[in-house]
Amino acid sequence: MAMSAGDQESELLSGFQPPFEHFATRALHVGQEPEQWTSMAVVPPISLSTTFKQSAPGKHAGFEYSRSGNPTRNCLEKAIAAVDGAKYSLAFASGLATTMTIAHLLKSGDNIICMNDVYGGTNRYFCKVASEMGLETSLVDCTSLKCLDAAIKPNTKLVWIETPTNPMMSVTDIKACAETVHKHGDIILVVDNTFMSAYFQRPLALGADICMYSATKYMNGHSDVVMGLASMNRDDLYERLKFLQNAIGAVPSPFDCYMCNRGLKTLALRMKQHFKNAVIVAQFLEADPRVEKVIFPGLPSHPQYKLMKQQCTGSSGMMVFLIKGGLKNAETFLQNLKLFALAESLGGYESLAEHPAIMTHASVLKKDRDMLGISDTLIRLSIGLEDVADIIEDLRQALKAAHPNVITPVEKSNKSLRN
Ligand code: P1T
Repeated sequence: MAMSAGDQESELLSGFQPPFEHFATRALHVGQEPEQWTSMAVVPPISLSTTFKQSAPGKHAGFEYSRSGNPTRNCLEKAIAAVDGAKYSLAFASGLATTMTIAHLLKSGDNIICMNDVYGGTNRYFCKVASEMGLETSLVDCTSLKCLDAAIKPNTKLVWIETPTNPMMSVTDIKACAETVHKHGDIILVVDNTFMSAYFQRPLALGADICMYSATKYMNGHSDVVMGLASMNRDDLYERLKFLQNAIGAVPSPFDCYMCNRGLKTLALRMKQHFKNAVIVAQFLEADPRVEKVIFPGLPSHPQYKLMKQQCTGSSGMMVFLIKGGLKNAETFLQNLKLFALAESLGGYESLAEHPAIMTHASVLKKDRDMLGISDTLIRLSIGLEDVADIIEDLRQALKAAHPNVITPVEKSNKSLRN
Protein backbone atom coordinates (compact mmCIF):
# COMPACT_ATOMS: atom_id res chain seq x y z
CA MET A 1 0.00 0.00 0.00
CA ALA A 2 1.30 3.48 -0.88
CA MET A 3 2.35 5.72 2.03
CA SER A 4 0.22 8.81 2.76
CA ALA A 5 1.93 12.24 2.83
CA GLY A 6 1.44 12.33 6.62
CA ASP A 7 3.10 8.91 7.09
CA GLN A 8 6.01 10.00 4.88
CA GLU A 9 6.52 13.13 6.98
CA SER A 10 6.44 11.25 10.33
CA GLU A 11 8.94 8.70 8.98
CA LEU A 12 11.27 11.56 7.90
CA LEU A 13 11.05 13.15 11.36
CA SER A 14 11.37 9.92 13.38
CA GLY A 15 14.34 9.99 15.72
CA PHE A 16 14.49 13.80 15.82
CA GLN A 17 13.52 15.88 18.85
CA PRO A 18 9.87 17.03 18.82
CA PRO A 19 9.29 20.56 17.38
CA PHE A 20 9.71 23.52 19.74
CA GLU A 21 6.36 24.36 21.29
CA HIS A 22 4.26 27.14 19.68
CA PHE A 23 7.07 27.82 17.20
CA ALA A 24 4.93 28.80 14.20
CA THR A 25 2.40 30.73 16.30
CA ARG A 26 5.18 32.69 18.02
CA ALA A 27 6.86 33.51 14.73
CA LEU A 28 3.56 34.79 13.43
CA HIS A 29 2.20 36.75 16.36
CA VAL A 30 4.69 37.72 19.09
CA GLY A 31 5.59 41.42 18.90
CA GLN A 32 3.12 41.97 16.11
CA GLU A 33 0.13 43.24 18.11
CA PRO A 34 -1.69 45.74 15.88
CA GLU A 35 -2.61 47.87 18.92
CA GLN A 36 1.00 48.94 19.48
CA TRP A 37 1.49 51.14 16.41
CA THR A 38 1.20 54.49 18.06
CA SER A 39 4.95 55.27 18.10
CA MET A 40 6.13 58.81 17.61
CA ALA A 41 8.41 58.10 14.63
CA VAL A 42 9.41 61.39 12.97
CA VAL A 43 9.77 59.84 9.52
CA PRO A 44 6.50 58.28 8.34
CA PRO A 45 6.64 54.48 8.64
CA ILE A 46 6.01 52.27 5.61
CA SER A 47 2.80 50.44 6.40
CA LEU A 48 2.92 47.28 4.32
CA SER A 49 -0.03 45.58 5.98
CA THR A 50 -2.70 44.74 3.45
CA THR A 51 -5.34 44.50 6.15
CA PHE A 52 -6.23 46.19 9.46
CA LYS A 53 -7.73 44.73 12.63
CA GLN A 54 -11.32 45.59 13.46
CA SER A 55 -12.67 45.67 17.03
CA ALA A 56 -16.10 44.49 15.84
CA PRO A 57 -17.38 43.77 12.31
CA GLY A 58 -17.22 47.08 10.45
CA LYS A 59 -15.62 48.91 13.43
CA HIS A 60 -12.07 49.96 12.60
CA ALA A 61 -9.52 52.65 13.40
CA GLY A 62 -9.58 54.33 9.97
CA PHE A 63 -8.22 51.59 7.74
CA GLU A 64 -9.73 48.27 6.65
CA TYR A 65 -7.93 47.03 3.56
CA SER A 66 -4.93 48.62 1.85
CA ARG A 67 -6.55 49.12 -1.56
CA SER A 68 -9.24 51.31 -0.03
CA GLY A 69 -6.87 53.14 2.31
CA ASN A 70 -3.34 52.81 3.64
CA PRO A 71 -1.56 54.93 6.28
CA THR A 72 1.55 55.60 4.15
CA ARG A 73 -0.58 56.51 1.12
CA ASN A 74 -2.77 58.68 3.32
CA CYS A 75 0.28 60.53 4.55
CA LEU A 76 1.47 61.23 0.98
CA GLU A 77 -2.01 62.25 -0.21
CA LYS A 78 -2.30 64.82 2.57
CA ALA A 79 1.12 66.29 1.74
CA ILE A 80 0.28 66.49 -1.99
CA ALA A 81 -3.05 68.22 -1.29
CA ALA A 82 -1.15 70.77 0.81
CA VAL A 83 1.45 71.58 -1.85
CA ASP A 84 -1.26 71.83 -4.51
CA GLY A 85 -3.32 74.18 -2.34
CA ALA A 86 -6.09 71.55 -2.60
CA LYS A 87 -8.64 70.09 -0.25
CA TYR A 88 -7.99 66.53 -1.41
CA SER A 89 -5.46 64.44 -3.26
CA LEU A 90 -5.45 60.80 -4.35
CA ALA A 91 -2.52 58.61 -5.39
CA PHE A 92 -2.58 56.02 -8.18
CA ALA A 93 -0.30 53.33 -9.57
CA SER A 94 0.98 55.51 -12.46
CA GLY A 95 0.19 58.70 -14.33
CA LEU A 96 -1.82 56.70 -16.84
CA ALA A 97 -3.67 54.83 -14.07
CA THR A 98 -4.73 58.29 -12.86
CA THR A 99 -5.88 59.22 -16.37
CA MET A 100 -7.84 55.98 -16.68
CA THR A 101 -9.51 56.43 -13.28
CA ILE A 102 -10.47 60.02 -14.14
CA ALA A 103 -11.91 58.81 -17.48
CA HIS A 104 -14.20 56.53 -15.46
CA LEU A 105 -15.99 59.66 -14.24
CA LEU A 106 -17.59 59.61 -17.71
CA LYS A 107 -20.18 57.40 -19.36
CA SER A 108 -20.30 55.75 -22.74
CA GLY A 109 -21.27 58.34 -25.37
CA ASP A 110 -19.57 61.23 -23.57
CA ASN A 111 -17.05 63.39 -25.40
CA ILE A 112 -13.55 64.26 -24.18
CA ILE A 113 -11.66 67.22 -25.56
CA CYS A 114 -7.98 66.47 -25.27
CA MET A 115 -5.25 68.99 -26.08
CA ASN A 116 -3.77 67.88 -29.41
CA ASP A 117 -0.23 68.02 -28.01
CA VAL A 118 0.01 65.73 -24.97
CA TYR A 119 2.21 62.87 -23.78
CA GLY A 120 2.01 60.07 -26.38
CA GLY A 121 0.63 57.61 -23.82
CA THR A 122 -2.23 59.98 -22.91
CA ASN A 123 -3.09 60.37 -26.61
CA ARG A 124 -2.93 56.57 -27.01
CA TYR A 125 -5.17 55.99 -23.98
CA PHE A 126 -7.89 58.40 -25.11
CA CYS A 127 -7.74 57.57 -28.84
CA LYS A 128 -7.12 53.81 -28.74
CA VAL A 129 -8.43 52.55 -25.40
CA ALA A 130 -11.14 54.85 -24.01
CA SER A 131 -12.62 55.11 -27.52
CA GLU A 132 -13.12 51.31 -27.55
CA MET A 133 -15.26 51.73 -24.46
CA GLY A 134 -17.60 54.31 -25.99
CA LEU A 135 -15.83 57.52 -25.01
CA GLU A 136 -15.36 59.83 -27.97
CA THR A 137 -12.20 61.96 -28.06
CA SER A 138 -11.62 65.17 -30.02
CA LEU A 139 -8.03 66.35 -30.28
CA VAL A 140 -8.08 70.15 -30.14
CA ASP A 141 -5.51 72.94 -29.93
CA CYS A 142 -6.63 74.30 -26.56
CA THR A 143 -4.03 77.08 -26.62
CA SER A 144 -6.61 78.73 -28.91
CA LEU A 145 -9.70 79.57 -26.83
CA LYS A 146 -11.62 80.01 -30.07
CA CYS A 147 -10.81 76.45 -31.18
CA LEU A 148 -11.62 75.11 -27.72
CA ASP A 149 -14.93 76.98 -27.51
CA ALA A 150 -15.95 75.81 -30.99
CA ALA A 151 -15.08 72.19 -30.20
CA ILE A 152 -17.29 71.93 -27.09
CA LYS A 153 -20.37 69.81 -27.85
CA PRO A 154 -23.49 69.05 -25.79
CA ASN A 155 -21.94 65.67 -24.82
CA THR A 156 -18.53 67.13 -23.87
CA LYS A 157 -17.92 66.18 -20.25
CA LEU A 158 -14.14 66.51 -19.85
CA VAL A 159 -11.42 68.80 -21.16
CA TRP A 160 -7.85 67.56 -20.72
CA ILE A 161 -4.90 69.88 -21.13
CA GLU A 162 -1.19 69.81 -20.45
CA THR A 163 0.65 73.04 -19.97
CA PRO A 164 3.40 73.29 -21.03
CA THR A 165 2.76 70.42 -23.41
CA ASN A 166 4.83 67.30 -23.90
CA PRO A 167 6.81 67.65 -26.07
CA MET A 168 6.27 70.98 -27.88
CA MET A 169 6.21 73.11 -24.70
CA SER A 170 3.07 75.04 -25.76
CA VAL A 171 1.44 76.99 -22.96
CA THR A 172 -2.30 77.23 -22.33
CA ASP A 173 -3.89 80.02 -20.32
CA ILE A 174 -5.43 77.88 -17.56
CA LYS A 175 -7.65 80.66 -16.15
CA ALA A 176 -9.07 81.60 -19.56
CA CYS A 177 -9.45 77.94 -20.46
CA ALA A 178 -11.38 77.25 -17.23
CA GLU A 179 -13.70 80.20 -17.92
CA THR A 180 -14.36 79.01 -21.48
CA VAL A 181 -15.01 75.43 -20.39
CA HIS A 182 -17.21 76.24 -17.38
CA LYS A 183 -19.30 78.67 -19.40
CA HIS A 184 -20.70 75.56 -21.11
CA GLY A 185 -21.91 73.98 -17.84
CA ASP A 186 -20.60 71.11 -15.81
CA ILE A 187 -17.52 70.10 -17.78
CA ILE A 188 -14.51 68.89 -15.82
CA LEU A 189 -11.25 70.65 -16.65
CA VAL A 190 -8.18 68.49 -15.92
CA VAL A 191 -4.70 69.99 -16.07
CA ASP A 192 -1.79 67.59 -16.34
CA ASN A 193 0.77 69.49 -14.27
CA THR A 194 3.59 66.98 -14.71
CA PHE A 195 6.02 69.33 -16.49
CA MET A 196 5.71 72.14 -13.92
CA SER A 197 5.18 70.26 -10.64
CA ALA A 198 3.24 71.78 -7.76
CA TYR A 199 6.17 74.10 -7.08
CA PHE A 200 5.85 76.13 -10.27
CA GLN A 201 2.13 75.93 -11.12
CA ARG A 202 -1.15 75.59 -9.22
CA PRO A 203 -3.91 74.80 -11.75
CA LEU A 204 -6.68 74.55 -9.13
CA ALA A 205 -6.16 78.16 -8.06
CA LEU A 206 -6.54 79.12 -11.75
CA GLY A 207 -9.91 77.37 -12.07
CA ALA A 208 -9.09 73.76 -13.03
CA ASP A 209 -11.24 71.05 -11.43
CA ILE A 210 -8.52 68.41 -11.22
CA CYS A 211 -4.76 68.81 -11.20
CA MET A 212 -3.04 65.56 -12.14
CA TYR A 213 0.56 64.39 -12.29
CA SER A 214 2.71 61.64 -13.47
CA ALA A 215 4.50 61.62 -10.10
CA THR A 216 7.04 59.40 -11.83
CA LYS A 217 8.60 62.73 -12.87
CA TYR A 218 9.34 65.83 -10.76
CA MET A 219 7.01 65.14 -7.84
CA ASN A 220 9.09 62.09 -6.86
CA GLY A 221 12.11 63.34 -8.74
CA HIS A 222 14.48 60.39 -8.40
CA SER A 223 13.46 58.14 -11.32
CA ASP A 224 12.73 55.25 -8.98
CA VAL A 225 8.93 55.32 -8.62
CA VAL A 226 6.08 55.01 -11.14
CA MET A 227 3.06 56.83 -9.72
CA GLY A 228 0.22 59.23 -10.45
CA LEU A 229 -1.60 61.87 -8.41
CA ALA A 230 -4.83 63.83 -8.69
CA SER A 231 -5.72 66.83 -6.52
CA MET A 232 -9.07 68.59 -6.31
CA ASN A 233 -11.23 70.89 -4.21
CA ARG A 234 -14.71 69.72 -5.24
CA ASP A 235 -16.28 67.32 -2.71
CA ASP A 236 -18.32 65.53 -5.41
CA LEU A 237 -15.24 64.83 -7.55
CA TYR A 238 -13.25 63.64 -4.56
CA GLU A 239 -15.98 61.28 -3.39
CA ARG A 240 -16.42 59.74 -6.83
CA LEU A 241 -12.67 59.45 -7.50
CA LYS A 242 -12.04 57.99 -4.04
CA PHE A 243 -14.76 55.44 -4.81
CA LEU A 244 -13.16 54.71 -8.22
CA GLN A 245 -9.65 54.49 -6.69
CA ASN A 246 -10.91 51.60 -4.58
CA ALA A 247 -13.34 50.13 -7.11
CA ILE A 248 -10.80 50.04 -9.97
CA GLY A 249 -7.86 49.39 -7.70
CA ALA A 250 -4.98 51.04 -9.57
CA VAL A 251 -3.27 52.05 -6.33
CA PRO A 252 0.45 52.57 -5.62
CA SER A 253 2.38 50.41 -3.17
CA PRO A 254 3.08 51.75 0.34
CA PHE A 255 6.80 51.61 -0.44
CA ASP A 256 6.33 53.85 -3.51
CA CYS A 257 4.18 56.22 -1.42
CA TYR A 258 6.99 56.41 1.12
CA MET A 259 9.51 57.15 -1.64
CA CYS A 260 7.37 59.85 -3.27
CA ASN A 261 6.69 61.46 0.11
CA ARG A 262 10.46 61.50 0.65
CA GLY A 263 11.09 62.98 -2.81
CA LEU A 264 8.56 65.72 -2.09
CA LYS A 265 10.73 67.01 0.75
CA THR A 266 13.28 68.35 -1.75
CA LEU A 267 10.82 69.39 -4.49
CA ALA A 268 11.34 73.12 -3.89
CA LEU A 269 15.13 72.82 -3.86
CA ARG A 270 15.19 70.57 -6.90
CA MET A 271 12.84 72.71 -8.99
CA LYS A 272 14.79 75.91 -8.34
CA GLN A 273 18.00 74.22 -9.49
CA HIS A 274 16.36 72.52 -12.51
CA PHE A 275 15.14 75.96 -13.61
CA LYS A 276 18.53 77.64 -13.03
CA ASN A 277 20.40 74.96 -14.98
CA ALA A 278 17.80 74.93 -17.76
CA VAL A 279 18.03 78.69 -18.35
CA ILE A 280 21.80 78.42 -18.81
CA VAL A 281 21.47 75.39 -21.10
CA ALA A 282 18.73 77.01 -23.22
CA GLN A 283 20.86 80.15 -23.64
CA PHE A 284 23.84 78.01 -24.66
CA LEU A 285 21.76 76.13 -27.24
CA GLU A 286 20.18 79.31 -28.59
CA ALA A 287 23.65 80.69 -29.32
CA ASP A 288 24.91 77.52 -31.01
CA PRO A 289 25.12 77.52 -34.82
CA ARG A 290 24.31 73.78 -34.97
CA VAL A 291 20.92 74.39 -33.37
CA GLU A 292 17.95 75.50 -35.45
CA LYS A 293 15.59 76.51 -32.65
CA VAL A 294 15.13 76.14 -28.88
CA ILE A 295 11.69 75.95 -27.27
CA PHE A 296 12.00 76.68 -23.55
CA PRO A 297 9.16 78.52 -21.77
CA GLY A 298 11.53 80.01 -19.20
CA LEU A 299 13.18 82.35 -21.71
CA PRO A 300 11.77 85.48 -23.44
CA SER A 301 12.24 83.79 -26.84
CA HIS A 302 9.26 81.51 -26.05
CA PRO A 303 6.11 82.90 -27.70
CA GLN A 304 4.09 82.47 -24.49
CA TYR A 305 6.76 83.68 -22.06
CA LYS A 306 4.45 86.46 -20.82
CA LEU A 307 1.70 83.95 -20.07
CA MET A 308 4.20 81.65 -18.32
CA LYS A 309 5.18 84.55 -16.06
CA GLN A 310 1.52 85.26 -15.38
CA GLN A 311 0.53 81.76 -14.29
CA CYS A 312 3.77 80.09 -13.12
CA THR A 313 6.35 80.82 -10.45
CA GLY A 314 9.13 79.53 -12.72
CA SER A 315 9.86 76.95 -15.39
CA SER A 316 11.22 73.43 -15.01
CA GLY A 317 14.14 71.64 -16.64
CA MET A 318 12.10 70.66 -19.72
CA MET A 319 12.93 71.94 -23.19
CA VAL A 320 13.06 70.82 -26.80
CA PHE A 321 15.34 71.92 -29.59
CA LEU A 322 15.71 71.31 -33.30
CA ILE A 323 19.14 70.22 -34.37
CA LYS A 324 20.23 71.36 -37.84
CA GLY A 325 20.38 68.68 -40.52
CA GLY A 326 18.28 65.52 -40.57
CA LEU A 327 17.50 62.36 -38.61
CA LYS A 328 21.10 61.15 -38.90
CA ASN A 329 22.39 64.29 -37.15
CA ALA A 330 19.81 63.89 -34.37
CA GLU A 331 20.73 60.24 -33.88
CA THR A 332 24.47 60.96 -33.87
CA PHE A 333 23.93 63.70 -31.28
CA LEU A 334 21.89 61.41 -29.02
CA GLN A 335 24.27 58.47 -29.35
CA ASN A 336 27.26 60.61 -28.43
CA LEU A 337 25.90 62.04 -25.19
CA LYS A 338 27.90 60.81 -22.21
CA LEU A 339 26.49 62.54 -19.14
CA PHE A 340 22.89 62.61 -20.41
CA ALA A 341 21.24 59.20 -20.61
CA LEU A 342 19.35 58.56 -23.84
CA ALA A 343 16.12 57.46 -22.18
CA GLU A 344 12.39 58.08 -21.94
CA SER A 345 10.93 59.85 -18.91
CA LEU A 346 11.89 63.17 -17.35
CA GLY A 347 11.94 65.16 -14.15
CA GLY A 348 14.52 63.12 -12.26
CA TYR A 349 17.72 64.49 -10.71
CA GLU A 350 19.66 63.22 -13.73
CA SER A 351 19.80 64.75 -17.20
CA LEU A 352 17.94 62.77 -19.87
CA ALA A 353 17.63 63.22 -23.63
CA GLU A 354 15.23 61.55 -26.02
CA HIS A 355 13.83 61.59 -29.54
CA PRO A 356 10.02 62.14 -29.24
CA ALA A 357 9.17 61.00 -32.82
CA ILE A 358 10.84 57.60 -32.30
CA MET A 359 10.40 57.21 -28.55
CA THR A 360 7.75 58.89 -26.33
CA HIS A 361 5.41 59.98 -29.14
CA ALA A 362 5.75 57.08 -31.56
CA SER A 363 2.12 56.12 -30.84
CA VAL A 364 0.87 59.52 -32.10
CA LEU A 365 -0.30 59.35 -35.74
CA LYS A 366 2.42 60.50 -38.16
CA LYS A 367 0.11 63.18 -39.64
CA ASP A 368 -0.54 64.57 -36.13
CA ARG A 369 3.18 64.50 -35.30
CA ASP A 370 3.92 66.41 -38.52
CA MET A 371 1.19 68.94 -37.78
CA LEU A 372 2.53 69.52 -34.23
CA GLY A 373 6.16 69.78 -35.31
CA ILE A 374 7.36 66.51 -33.73
CA SER A 375 9.93 66.10 -36.47
CA ASP A 376 12.99 63.91 -37.01
CA THR A 377 15.28 66.65 -35.72
CA LEU A 378 13.32 67.43 -32.55
CA ILE A 379 15.21 66.50 -29.39
CA ARG A 380 13.77 66.69 -25.88
CA LEU A 381 15.99 67.40 -22.88
CA SER A 382 15.21 67.00 -19.21
CA ILE A 383 17.89 69.11 -17.56
CA GLY A 384 19.07 67.54 -14.33
CA LEU A 385 20.88 68.73 -11.24
CA GLU A 386 24.47 68.08 -12.32
CA ASP A 387 26.99 70.96 -12.41
CA VAL A 388 25.74 73.02 -15.30
CA ALA A 389 29.23 73.36 -16.84
CA ASP A 390 29.35 69.55 -17.15
CA ILE A 391 25.89 69.49 -18.76
CA ILE A 392 26.97 72.08 -21.32
CA GLU A 393 30.25 70.35 -22.04
CA ASP A 394 28.35 67.13 -22.79
CA LEU A 395 25.96 68.93 -25.16
CA ARG A 396 28.89 70.69 -26.84
CA GLN A 397 30.81 67.49 -27.56
CA ALA A 398 27.67 65.66 -28.82
CA LEU A 399 26.82 68.59 -31.12
CA LYS A 400 30.39 68.44 -32.41
CA ALA A 401 29.98 64.72 -33.14
CA ALA A 402 26.73 65.44 -35.01
CA HIS A 403 28.21 68.33 -37.00
CA PRO A 404 32.00 67.75 -37.16
CA ASN A 405 32.56 70.36 -39.87
CA VAL A 406 30.90 73.29 -38.16
CA ILE A 407 33.34 75.57 -36.33
CA THR A 408 31.50 77.47 -33.60
CA PRO A 409 32.37 81.08 -32.68
CA VAL A 410 33.77 79.74 -29.35
CA GLU A 411 36.06 77.29 -31.18
CA LYS A 412 37.12 80.06 -33.57
CA SER A 413 38.06 82.45 -30.79
CA ASN A 414 39.86 79.67 -28.85
CA LYS A 415 41.85 78.91 -31.99
CA SER A 416 42.79 82.54 -32.59
CA LEU A 417 43.84 82.86 -28.92
CA ARG A 418 46.15 79.85 -29.33
CA ASN A 419 47.69 81.20 -32.56
O1 P1T B 1 4.40 57.13 -17.07
P1 P1T B 1 3.23 57.46 -16.21
O2 P1T B 1 3.58 57.67 -14.76
O3 P1T B 1 2.07 56.54 -16.40
O4 P1T B 1 2.73 58.93 -16.68
C1 P1T B 1 2.21 59.19 -17.93
C2 P1T B 1 2.43 60.64 -18.26
C3 P1T B 1 1.39 61.54 -18.07
N1 P1T B 1 1.54 62.86 -18.34
C4 P1T B 1 2.70 63.35 -18.79
C5 P1T B 1 2.82 64.81 -19.12
C6 P1T B 1 3.80 62.50 -19.00
O5 P1T B 1 4.93 63.03 -19.47
C7 P1T B 1 3.66 61.10 -18.74
C8 P1T B 1 4.76 60.15 -18.98
N2 P1T B 1 5.75 60.65 -19.83
C9 P1T B 1 6.89 59.97 -20.22
C10 P1T B 1 7.18 58.73 -19.84
C11 P1T B 1 7.77 60.73 -21.12
O6 P1T B 1 8.94 60.34 -21.33
O7 P1T B 1 7.32 61.75 -21.66
